[in-house]
Amino acid sequence: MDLLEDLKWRGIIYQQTDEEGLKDVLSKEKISLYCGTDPTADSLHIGHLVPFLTLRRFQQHGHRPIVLVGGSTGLIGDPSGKSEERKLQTLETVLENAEGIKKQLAAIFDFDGENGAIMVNNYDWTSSMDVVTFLRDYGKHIGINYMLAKDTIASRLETGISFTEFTYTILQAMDFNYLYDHYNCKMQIGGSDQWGNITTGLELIRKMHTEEAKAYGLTIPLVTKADGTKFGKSEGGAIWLDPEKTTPYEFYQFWINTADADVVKYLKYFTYLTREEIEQLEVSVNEEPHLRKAQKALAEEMTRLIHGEAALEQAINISQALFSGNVKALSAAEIKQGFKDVPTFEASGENSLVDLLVAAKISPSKRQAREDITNGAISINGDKITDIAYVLQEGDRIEGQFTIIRRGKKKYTLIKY
Ligand code: 383
Repeated sequence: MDLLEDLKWRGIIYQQTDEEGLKDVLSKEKISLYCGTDPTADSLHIGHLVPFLTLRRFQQHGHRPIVLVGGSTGLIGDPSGKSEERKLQTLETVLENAEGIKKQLAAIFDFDGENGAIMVNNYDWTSSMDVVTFLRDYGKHIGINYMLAKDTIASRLETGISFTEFTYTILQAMDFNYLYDHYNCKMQIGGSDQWGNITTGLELIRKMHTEEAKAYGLTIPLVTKADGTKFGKSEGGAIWLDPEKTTPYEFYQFWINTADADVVKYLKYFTYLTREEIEQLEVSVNEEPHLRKAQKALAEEMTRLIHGEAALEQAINISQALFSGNVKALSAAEIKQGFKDVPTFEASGENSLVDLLVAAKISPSKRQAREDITNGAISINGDKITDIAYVLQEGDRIEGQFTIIRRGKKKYTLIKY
């Protein structure tokens, strides 16, 4: 299917600066286009994904993606969508964050071949620019009235905005102009919050070249949830791409838990499954929702894409073991992930089960502990133990490190040695 048709069908296009013009260019040539992100944290989260996955869709159709990490812009702070002035970050933090984010983005793109991706950092061309050049060569082209009319700036006039953040949009515009000159970059894409910055870039390109200079902007809708709550958050906060912050198992679980009302939309936004495949899954959501085929496909595609095949297999293993209670099948590494949020108790040596249940606060007293055991409420690594004299042995430690105790149906405690 034609790229623009596919993006439309997926619901990925929110606003375009010149729909007909872009259609025409894409029908004739392969272009270079870019999307940027500021290194405000040491990891991207899933709220960043759709624009970059869309950039990759362009690459799959032969266009060249330019991935920009905003070393300079990260030092300033984009006011778009923010109701308050941001706290400045140190150069050290921003450059360190940029390194982490570069790695995450690099994993999404193909850097080889004719239309291999290019990674750039705007720190390289703006950090050494002197203030006179900035004001004369760039500032002169952008009218204050033009800037004040931007939503992102207008909305801050009452609560206040520093000159620093006010000027942000010019810095981003300079990037577009720089990439236009140096990489023949004809288009910028971003989330709907970036419309103002993208159009300032087009304004600057026209002013610095001729009115005929052709460049395009496209924005992507904000991902929403049918129940009105914010997308991309779990109880523990954002869903990060960094496996240290959000384990692949948690990541997998996040997608598996997508509501029926949202799952088809997310398959279209986030996955590279074809229209036919997604339409089949849509039928399944309507006719056999209990099978959760669409959620499984979404969780598998996303976990494989971000964390790779091995991590996906682990995530599925952990999910199945926790569902069936057969935790013996898990490796120590899988236990670490799957039991990250359950109460943990550090033990050593050999312990009688009764003592351990009390010490780890699984049962409130020895009397209750004995009762729990005789009632069949206690299991060790998935096996029910009914002997009140049971003493835990080496053999009860998975890879010498962990014992999993369960009380009742779901209450897990992890014993660590
Ligand atoms: C900086 C310099 C450029 C082009 C873009 C930028 C970053 C941009 C920005 N983007 C957001 C961010 O960094 O602030 N000014 O967190 C987010 N993006 C993408 C997308 C999104 C936006 O990284 O809507 C969500 O992820 O555009 O909020 O020359």
